[in-house]
Amino acid sequence: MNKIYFAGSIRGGRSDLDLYRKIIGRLQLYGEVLTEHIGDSNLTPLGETGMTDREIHDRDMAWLTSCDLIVAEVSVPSLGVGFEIASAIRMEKKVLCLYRVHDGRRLSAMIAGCPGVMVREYNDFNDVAGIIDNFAGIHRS
Ligand code: 6IA
Repeated sequence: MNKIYFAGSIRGGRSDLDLYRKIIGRLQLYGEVLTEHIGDSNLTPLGETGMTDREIHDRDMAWLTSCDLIVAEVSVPSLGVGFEIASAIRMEKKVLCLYRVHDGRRLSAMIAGCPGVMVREYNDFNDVAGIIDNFAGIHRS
């Protein structure tokens, strides 16, 4: 069974939280999502987890190393998500980036133009579900 690392904004802003939760639900049809907490409404930018930043970094990097697939929701810009995507590319992992078209804004060229990732734009959850089914279907294990 695939281990899937879902990346989504935390300190970058939590406005897409409901969407993250739905995406995680869809991904769980295809494997174990290591980062289910990204969809947790108790995880707020100012909240406390009882872990230091160093512990969070080290745990997440260990999960990233152990996973098979990375799916990043990149509509809300997040330094942490960008860092995770770059790290995953260096590890030669399979990376899918999902970008919700909104407010005429465009995705960073460093993600949109990166040959090491699959970038897919979408309008609503129906679109995103199809994109996930396709990506996870290709990499089923
Ligand atoms: O820069 P950001 O905070 O938006 O980065 C979000 C990304 O970094 C996510 O994809 C996570 O995998 C990872 N990350 C950042 N912070 C945490 C965290 N707690 N717990 C787990 N993963 C994290 C932060 C403490 C919280 C109470 C603010």
